[in-house]
Amino acid sequence: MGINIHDPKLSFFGGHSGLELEQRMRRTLLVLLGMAGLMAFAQTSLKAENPWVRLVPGPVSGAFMTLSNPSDRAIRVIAAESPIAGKVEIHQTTIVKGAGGTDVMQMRPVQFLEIPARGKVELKPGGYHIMLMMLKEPLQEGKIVRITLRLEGGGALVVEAPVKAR
Ligand SMILES: [Cu+2]
Repeated sequence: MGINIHDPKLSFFGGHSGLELEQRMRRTLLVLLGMAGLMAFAQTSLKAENPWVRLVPGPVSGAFMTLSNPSDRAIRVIAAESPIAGKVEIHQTTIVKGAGGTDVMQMRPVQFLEIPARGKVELKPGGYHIMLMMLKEPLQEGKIVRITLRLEGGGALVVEAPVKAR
């Protein structure tokens, strides 16, 4: 059986003809496809520019990059992970006054890193960074380190960062 949408006697939509109904359904489908496209865009709009991992001999290193958010909503990075590290944290380096009034660099984990709408956040030595801890093997210059940034709301950004001596 099935419904013949070309049947002019059908009146689901207040007396529209079958042809109008079909056009309306096509438009609805296009709108739905468009929305799906926008949702996919929202998940991947965050970009990482110039990512790199600092070559160090020890079991702890930092990853740096510029995160840019071309979307009109703020994006929060809430966690990070990497197959080369047993533990990964988002850190912020700050300058605090130490004993005797000298400036001391200190770093601490942050709950999230927010990239404002149409804005950028630079992760750099002395500022925000991705702390790679409990490295499973020594870093090698030029080797690519894969880092997954987990975003609030369920999205993720996979970053491929080469190891550099800087
Ligand atoms: Cu750190």
